[in-house]
Amino acid sequence: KESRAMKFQRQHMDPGGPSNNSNYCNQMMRRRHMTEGRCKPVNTFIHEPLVDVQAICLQGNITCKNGQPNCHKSSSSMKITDCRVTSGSKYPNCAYRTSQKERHIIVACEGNPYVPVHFDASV
Ligand code: 5FA
Repeated sequence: KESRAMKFQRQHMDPGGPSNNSNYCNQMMRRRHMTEGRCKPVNTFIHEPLVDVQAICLQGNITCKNGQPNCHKSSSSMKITDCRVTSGSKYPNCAYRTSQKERHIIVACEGNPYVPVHFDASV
């Protein structure tokens, strides 16, 4: 079974990206299996090395949106792409708006090793 750490990498890691193209989210949301059963409404891809994202778990501890204490904010800003489903999108034809940003990101970490398992926000 896919671990939560592997699920985080599938849903959120794209260190080689972004391909500078407005179809990025349409392609990547499908390729990473987030358009099966439903169109996942919002998702962020991170374009930084995995080790740099894993290191966020060692950085400043903050409260997550759900009230749990296991969130961490990156000390540097990171290259990300936000994907948001369009209002006219109808499953199984999932259509997304692609927006590239540079933001500090907040991830939730769990386990031993203590690694990212959830993308909470960008600020
Ligand atoms: N989740 C939320 N806060 C968490 C925390 N502090 N520590 C660990 N996990 C935390 O997110 C709900 C999901 O986020 C639940 O699985 C919860 O365990 C976890 P959502 O944004 O309400 O739903 P979603 O559809 O965006 O995300 P899912 O794909 O269902 O959840 P994932 O956590 O696998 O992916 P995510 O990284 O996009 O949240």
